[in-house]
Amino acid sequence: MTITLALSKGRIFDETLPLLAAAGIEVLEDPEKSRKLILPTNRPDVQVVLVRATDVPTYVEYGGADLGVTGKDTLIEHGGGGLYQPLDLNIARCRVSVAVRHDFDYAHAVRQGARLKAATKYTSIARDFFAAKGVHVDLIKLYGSMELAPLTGLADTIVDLVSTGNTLKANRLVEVERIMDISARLVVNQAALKLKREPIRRIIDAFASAIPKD
Ligand code: PRT
Ligand code: MG
Repeated sequence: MTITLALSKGRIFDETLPLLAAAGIEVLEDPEKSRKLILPTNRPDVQVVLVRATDVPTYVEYGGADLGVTGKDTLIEHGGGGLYQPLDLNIARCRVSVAVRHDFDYAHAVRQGARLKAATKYTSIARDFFAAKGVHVDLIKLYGSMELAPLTGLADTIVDLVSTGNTLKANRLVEVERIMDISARLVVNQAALKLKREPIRRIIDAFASAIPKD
């Protein structure tokens, strides 16, 4: 019975490695060097598949992988349906924030009943956030480089992930509201949890014991 874990390259992969180590799992190839999409581990019954960050919930939901690690941001946008979410892993931490050009009057733009143009990859989070404020928002869906939108006049604001704030600063954008804190979650396919209960339980328990403290 093979266990398949879906990860995305970069920070999710890197920050999941210590959790895998706690479960006795060592990935045998470096995704930054290899072109393989399926990576073997030291355990013959465990493999890692590399997918786009936004595809992790989809792979796990439909059984392309038994488990996955995904940001709460991605999970909210996916909807989370059909996924068992046993652990907040407290890794890949950041926040979803609203940012504007340094010279933009945000306070004026978000008064109740006003109309605002927001560019974001996080349309669901942004829609709920502005709706709760009673602000009409025209959402412009982007897939990357959100920071460019207010600089080119595409939008008044962006809703994006912020970690150090350096990207905003480098583009003379200002974080004006913090919408929510984000960290990565372990997600599990519900059928796999029944069919492969013991090995999956052991991985969940090992991950739980290795979650970094604040
Ligand atoms: O990059 P790609 O388009 O393939 O996919 P992705 O951007 O979805 O993947 P990846 O690996 O960049 O992010 C995966 C997950 O890591 C996200 O879903 C978040 O849950 C989490 N995470 C944590 C972050 C950040 N921190 C982060 N800082 N994801 C992205 N960023 C980006 C942010 O979008 C912005 O462009 O980094 C920039 C801001 O960083 P600072 O430090 O300059 O503020
Ligand atoms: Mg990215």
